[in-house]
Amino acid sequence: MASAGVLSRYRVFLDLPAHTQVVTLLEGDTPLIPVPRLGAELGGCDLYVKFEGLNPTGSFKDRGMTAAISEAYGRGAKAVICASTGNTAASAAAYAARCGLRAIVLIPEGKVATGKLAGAVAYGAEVIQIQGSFDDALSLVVAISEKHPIALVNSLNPYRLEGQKSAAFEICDSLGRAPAWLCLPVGNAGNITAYWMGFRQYHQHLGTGLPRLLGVQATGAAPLVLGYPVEHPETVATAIRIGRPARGEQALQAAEESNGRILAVEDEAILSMQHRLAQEGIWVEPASAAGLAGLESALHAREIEVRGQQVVAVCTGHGLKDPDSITRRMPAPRLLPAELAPLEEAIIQP
Ligand code: AN7
Repeated sequence: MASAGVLSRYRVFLDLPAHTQVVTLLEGDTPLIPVPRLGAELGGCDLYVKFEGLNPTGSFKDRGMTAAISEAYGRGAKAVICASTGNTAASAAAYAARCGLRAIVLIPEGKVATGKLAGAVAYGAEVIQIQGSFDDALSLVVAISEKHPIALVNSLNPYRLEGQKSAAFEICDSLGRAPAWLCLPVGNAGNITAYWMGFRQYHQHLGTGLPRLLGVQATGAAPLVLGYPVEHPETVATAIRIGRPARGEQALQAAEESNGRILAVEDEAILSMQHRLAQEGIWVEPASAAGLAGLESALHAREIEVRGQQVVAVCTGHGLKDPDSITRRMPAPRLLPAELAPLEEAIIQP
């Protein structure tokens, strides 16, 4: 059943209405990649990356989107709408396309990574840029979906969380139990909320244990660490450039109940962790490196101890989503004439 998509695979654990008609791109079943070298550097833990960038549209959003779109389609909706920092937009566009729904996506002007915008356009969404932040765009889509028959597919939609719980189930299925720690980036806070729901549910049914949650924001967009909304969030990790998380309260509660925490890391730490993951052969978009950057920061401050323990880092989106985050920091590759001598001189050490 591994290739059936998350709704079929975990249907008994997902609270979805009877009218749901499965719309899937065979999302989920992403690899849990051991990264022993990096684990040794990070407190000597037994480290794994859950590489969610390998979902059909390149991010974890597909898990929740298959659920939200399947419900909307099954009840006869004709159009869906979301606000997005990019990945939700691309995912909504793809799943809507799959079943012939109209998809409208609102994005913050100029702040969406190339691969995400291109995806949303490629899948045929109606893309609208808003002169404002993600938070402004979210307020608008909530208002319009209350006024018109357009289904909201942001993670305020409860079915999004139902689908996203599947990642917690997969991790327990792979490891045979929950890890000691789960680290992940936090933006609008739907994902950390869904993981906690999923781990708790699996534990209730199968006794798989509970992880401690380490949710990580960027310092320029850290409302859950500051304790108040951020009016003008800024971070290189544009995916989590969010100042008023819709599920902020639930995220704080999840961190507390799990005896975990939510912290913030600088952009430089995020980019440096992105680079270290790439050295393990795993290229993720900047936001996706935040979880491990947070782990490193907590270890450095001696706030946690993970030696010999299983730690799973959720890498939420693929590096290809945001190629500019690499190329704008790198010199262009050197250019040589098509001749042997200069090539030898360039690459062969004496
Ligand atoms: C790669 O696409 O909010 O805390 O509109 O794209 O559940 O919001 C994306 C969020 C982490 C944060 N990593 O997840 C959107 C959007 C990546 C993301 C997050 C996002 P949440």
